[in-house]
Amino acid sequence: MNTPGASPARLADAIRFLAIDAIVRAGEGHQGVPLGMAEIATALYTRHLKFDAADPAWPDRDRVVLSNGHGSMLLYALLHLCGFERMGIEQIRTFRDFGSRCEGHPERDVHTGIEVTTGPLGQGIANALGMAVAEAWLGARFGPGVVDHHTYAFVGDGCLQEGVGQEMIALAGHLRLSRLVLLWDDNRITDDGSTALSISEDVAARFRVADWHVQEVDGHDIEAVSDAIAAAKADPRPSMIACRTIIAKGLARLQGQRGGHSARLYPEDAAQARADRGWTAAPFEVPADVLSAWRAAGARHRDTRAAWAARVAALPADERAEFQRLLDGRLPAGWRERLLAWKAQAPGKPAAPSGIFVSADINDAIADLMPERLVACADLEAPTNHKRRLAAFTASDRRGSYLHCGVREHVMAAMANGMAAHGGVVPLAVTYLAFADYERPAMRMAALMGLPVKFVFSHDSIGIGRNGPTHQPVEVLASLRAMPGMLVLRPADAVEAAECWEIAYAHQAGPCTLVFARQMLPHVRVEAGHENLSRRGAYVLAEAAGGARAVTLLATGSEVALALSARAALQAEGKPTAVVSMPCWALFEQQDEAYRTAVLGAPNGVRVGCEAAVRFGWERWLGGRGGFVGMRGFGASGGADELYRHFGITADAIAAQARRLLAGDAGG
Ligand SMILES: Cc1ncc(C[n+]2csc(CCOP(=O)(O)OP(=O)(O)O)c2C)c(N)n1
Repeated sequence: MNTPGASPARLADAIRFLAIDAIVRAGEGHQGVPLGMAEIATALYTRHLKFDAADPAWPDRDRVVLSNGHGSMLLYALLHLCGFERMGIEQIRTFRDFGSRCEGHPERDVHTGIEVTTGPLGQGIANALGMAVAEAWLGARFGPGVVDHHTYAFVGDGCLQEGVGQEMIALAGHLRLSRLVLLWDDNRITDDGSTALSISEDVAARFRVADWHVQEVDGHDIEAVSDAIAAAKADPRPSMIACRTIIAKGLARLQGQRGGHSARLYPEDAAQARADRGWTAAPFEVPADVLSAWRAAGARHRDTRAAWAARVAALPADERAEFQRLLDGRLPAGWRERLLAWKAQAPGKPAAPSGIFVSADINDAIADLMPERLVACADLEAPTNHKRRLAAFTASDRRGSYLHCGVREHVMAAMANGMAAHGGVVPLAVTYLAFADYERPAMRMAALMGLPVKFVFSHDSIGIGRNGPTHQPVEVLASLRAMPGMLVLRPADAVEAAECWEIAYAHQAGPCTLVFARQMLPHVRVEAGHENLSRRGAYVLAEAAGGARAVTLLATGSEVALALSARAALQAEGKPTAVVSMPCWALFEQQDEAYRTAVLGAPNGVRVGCEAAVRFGWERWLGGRGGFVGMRGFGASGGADELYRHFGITADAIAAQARRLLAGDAGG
């Protein structure tokens, strides 16, 4: 491949000039990464990366994460040069235009060749960690003939300055994920200029103390980078290759400087670079010999792929079917029946001591059926209880499916995203709801990318015991409900919990947040039919009796039981009262108006909402004569019953609010 005309240096320059031409045309873009990492990328893609441009979704391909996602032209140029069909030159010519596949921060588009790339710095390397975990688990399950690939991440200074970057370094080193290789673009420039403005430590040393394999090379020396990648693959530890580079190398006016990051480029810059580097091809053109060398790189694993397919075809039929099921993300036969059986027996049993234990019980019931569930938890195994029979995934045993993440919520959520993006596994991330804020950047990326991660939370309100208001997430439900694409589910009891898990496991198009109480959830659904009543987001749990509905009480989770008590009091006074349970607002919003009206009651009817959280967002359900019983500020330290009374979240308060509204007073 390395003919004089298509020397490695010219292959790298092909990346450079596609990037320059696209950025000049668009009038914007981040040239620092594609120009500074052109040699690194050439070494990786032409000599090491296992992929086939003709089949971007080949399950045993190496994964590449562009964690410094602002430099997306690097990836677009690589995909075009290697011959990925969906990355034709017309896409490069429309870089950053609305509707182009090269829109920037390209997120996730496996069929184009984009695994995940992330705009928010630090997310990508944490995703890569999750991908490496998924690979290791699947490799242990199916063997190296079937699952045998690496995860590479392009990384900038920014990713390593973010806190989640450090969480990732610590956990990957601890788990000894030897197939994870970071390629650090060590150019010592960020947006503000020199990294010396804000960082003094020896970054590579942070990797060393976390037991990574660390090498330092000249990032513009293709041979040196290639040798380092080979050494990285051979080492039993995760590897970080610090590639010393010059940002925007090739642009005389900007290289090595602050403006190299993303200062505007002009046609004169492109002309100067062409003259300096002896590049005579017109804009958006790649010399034929260079292009054919790149295309050969894109096709060089075709035989490897065919051999892999033959090995998979030769697997015993049940093994092959199971592998295919996991790749397709299909749930196992019988999973729904298992959940339905669990649901059917739930009302006849005493309520579990805690809402989160109900969730744990449900998951335990399906654990053997769904081995692909990988459960990550941030050091709260006992109070969240989702480990049970699962073995730990460790440095020495990859067959375990419970990940002890340590107190590292952010990386836990971001790695769960990476696991989902890898495919073949179903990730859960478990902690307390107050710490959802530590996970939020990753939860938002899951929603944006449509990744089917299950974010599971305990301690969902003020009812958490006597350790203070910091762990009482009064505003978190509202903030998560505001996130487009996130299904937030808050079940009221064991039956609803089973229904919410049925919804969550069936939901493949994006993430779910499942929120459980720390306190006991009394049974509110005394009969558990086959129908999933939670499926429509809200439903009439108890209809008004003795006449036309006068009052509708709306509640979620632990407050549904209070609404039922309030209903009993109001009914006893001859006020026909319905109780509506609302486990998932987003699903209820998707219902037609007729259903919503039937559930909510007449628009001018009296409604009282109740949730041990702030009112924000409830207006949309309360109508013109609505009231709300909930929190007005942060909580306090105290027992659950004491605090519910202190903050006036009681059946009496709900009934009193309804009476006032019926009498025509202003609502609360
Ligand atoms: C979480 C987050 N904060 C801020 C930004 C905005 N941002 C984009 S690139 C960048 C500088 C990154 O520097 P580096 O990683 O060294 O990239 P390079 O300068 O080498 O292109 C910043 C601050 C971002 N994308 N994500």
